[in-house]
Amino acid sequence: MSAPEIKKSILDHLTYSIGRPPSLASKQDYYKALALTVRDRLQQHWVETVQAYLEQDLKVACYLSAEFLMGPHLGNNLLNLGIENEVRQAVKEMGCELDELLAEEEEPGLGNGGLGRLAACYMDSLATLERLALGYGIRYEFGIFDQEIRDGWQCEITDKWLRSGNPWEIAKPEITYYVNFGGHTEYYRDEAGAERIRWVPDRAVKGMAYDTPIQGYRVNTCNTLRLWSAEACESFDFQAFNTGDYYGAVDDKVISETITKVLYPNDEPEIGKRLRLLQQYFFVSCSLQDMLRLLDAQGQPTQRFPEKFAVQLNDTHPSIGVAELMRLLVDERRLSWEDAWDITVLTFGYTNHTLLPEALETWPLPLFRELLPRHLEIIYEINARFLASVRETHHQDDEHVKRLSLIDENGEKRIRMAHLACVGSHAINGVAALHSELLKRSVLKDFYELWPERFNNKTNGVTPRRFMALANPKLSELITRTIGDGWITHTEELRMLEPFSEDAAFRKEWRLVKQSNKQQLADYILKQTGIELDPSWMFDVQVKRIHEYKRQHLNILHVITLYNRLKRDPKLAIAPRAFIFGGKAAPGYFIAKRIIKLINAVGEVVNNDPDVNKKLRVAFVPNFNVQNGQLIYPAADLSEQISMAGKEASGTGNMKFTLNGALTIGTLDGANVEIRDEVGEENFFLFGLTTEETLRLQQQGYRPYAYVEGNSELAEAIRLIASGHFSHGDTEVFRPLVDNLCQSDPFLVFADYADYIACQDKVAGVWKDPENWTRMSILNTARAGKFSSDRAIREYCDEIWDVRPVPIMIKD
Ligand code: DL6
Repeated sequence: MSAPEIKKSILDHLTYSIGRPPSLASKQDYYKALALTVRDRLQQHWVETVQAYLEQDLKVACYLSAEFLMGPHLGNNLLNLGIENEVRQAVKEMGCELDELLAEEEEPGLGNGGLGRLAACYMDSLATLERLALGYGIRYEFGIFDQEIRDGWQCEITDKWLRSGNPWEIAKPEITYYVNFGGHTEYYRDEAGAERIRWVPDRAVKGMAYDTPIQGYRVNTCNTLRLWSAEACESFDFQAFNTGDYYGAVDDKVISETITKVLYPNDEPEIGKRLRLLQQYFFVSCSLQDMLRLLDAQGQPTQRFPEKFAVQLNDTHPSIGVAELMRLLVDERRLSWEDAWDITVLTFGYTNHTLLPEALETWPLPLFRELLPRHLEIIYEINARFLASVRETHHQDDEHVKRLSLIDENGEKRIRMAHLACVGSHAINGVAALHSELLKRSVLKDFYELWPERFNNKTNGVTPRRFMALANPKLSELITRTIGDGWITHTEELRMLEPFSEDAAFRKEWRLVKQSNKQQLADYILKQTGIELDPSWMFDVQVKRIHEYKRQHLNILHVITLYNRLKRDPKLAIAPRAFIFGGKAAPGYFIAKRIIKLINAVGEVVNNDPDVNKKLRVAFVPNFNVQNGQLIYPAADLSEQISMAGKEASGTGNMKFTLNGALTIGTLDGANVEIRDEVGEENFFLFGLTTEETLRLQQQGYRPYAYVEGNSELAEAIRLIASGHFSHGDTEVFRPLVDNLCQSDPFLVFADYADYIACQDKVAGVWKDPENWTRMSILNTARAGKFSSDRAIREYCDEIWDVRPVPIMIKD
């Protein structure tokens, strides 16, 4: 596409799609016209990709995920199509700046954090690696809330991401499915006289598809992200309408449409989240019905389902799919139980993303029975057969059998969704080497003993297109100028940078790029918060969800420690640092919200104290999301990955920082372990207890206060918080946090404090030698190739899904 062609297409869309003369068009109108221009191009690729599927006997990877945190589409699509320069020129000729139009895009925040962003990275890699794939999820009307910081507190604002429309999606009213709920089941005789069971639901909603094309990088493959939106089956209940109950008539419509209204936070307890179970079943049922329709459209028999579709369960959220596929195959397609079960197990793979017991989903049995009575029966049947085989072939005792059961009978009976996912999948994986090992030793131990061959590891990855090429154009240009551009799709080629770490001229260029990225972030932070940061200082960054296990409070204890040292001796020579935080807390997570308040409260004191503010500053970037993440990762010098060992399944922010040349201070947790292995222990700041040590300490009886008594700097930091020093004399506001730490400290903040501070002192020492720091930074990027989502997706395709590359030819 040349610049004049692009210009013509934008003008056509302004006239014919948007209906505005250029003289009256706003920036938003231009953004939309440009987006539609780009979408047209994607659609050509998309049509050819679908055609290839229809013409050839191909297998498709179906990624079932309740979250897809895609981030803005325009910049990424321009990059992947390779038309950024032409577009820049075309819009300039129309009096617009491309960057202004990029800023018009409302980010679709259809995810909470790592899990949803991983799904988005995987969609990018699947298309880039030319593997046919469908992402299936939910088109939430309101995504993750927007975060504002008021008086240091997080305030949640509704995310109305659809308010100006969404030019990237294509509504497909012809692709709709009915999804039933409630009612009861009954026996009946089929035409052949066989006794069968049927579900007599009492409600139904309609799921309608909205497709977003997902373009691969510089290839013709364009896959589909298919998100389901709930609609009432009929806009009006005509019976109610005819009897004069107009409002009652629209009731059903309103209730039905609430199913896809809002995304739930992932770190609040499940209690009472009836709507969430409805959401899960709704999107999974639509997706499986869709796959069956595609199979039929190709004239393939049902038995071939697992040869045509590999379905990955992204955490337990879609795991009801195991029971739903059984229902579709046995009740609707009349397959025998045994045949249906073989198909089901061959089809599904399950990825676990957490070891936190409170995050492992279970549903109360009565709720399940009320909403999905047929599925409950199916789960009982799966369970009965499974436990019988366990007793028979593995001679397990009753205790063992109870632990394996799909039903938790301790207290109120609950369905264990992780168990359903394990039993119904032929492959079960964790998301980093350590996490996969811990799964086998803890939460899924019994299943591992039963089926060791099903267990495997797939260390997460992130897309180098969005998080390097797009987010860090200056570094990308320097790297490409030095080693060529092969690294964008083959990140192992970044290794070729290693020798340049010894080249002083290259190091200087590397530093200049970092400096310029830091200036850009400093400008953004100034605009958002009024806090001024000096880009020559070390940028020490922790951005991620706010959670006790991630230990943002350990980080702030370090800030307070430095503050105290400087207050004691304002002339103390410490390396100047800007501490940058960002992240959302689940709206109902009391302690996490107080951690945000504490960060801002400490920032207020530090930033305004002339004794310290020439060496220390603290900024909390509001509303951390994909878009501002793209500014933050490239600007970091130090990446804080300080979770308690054994708690972070993998982390993916850690990978984004490393790729962009930040050094990591971290524990041996999640993928940190592998990052350290790759970049070399001499280029990584390690501290803290290992997983085994944390377990031992907790078994021995952990007494957090003993650490306060044994460490005067820690005691002083805690005393200051408790005294109201950071809260205008208010001694109540942080009491719950201080009490929690002093009395129980479930994530061993105090136990790791001394080692963390010692390690931070080491960081400060290394920072004093910029040449060495830069050398280490270059080596971090050079050795981060493993953490590309391309590597991860290749492993999924080759080892679990058996999905092969299919180059797509564009026919004239
Ligand atoms: O695998 C993606 C991501 C990991 O990198 C994080 O370590 C992990 O915490 C996150 N898990 C979840 C689980 N949510 N739930 N339920 O978000 O997955």
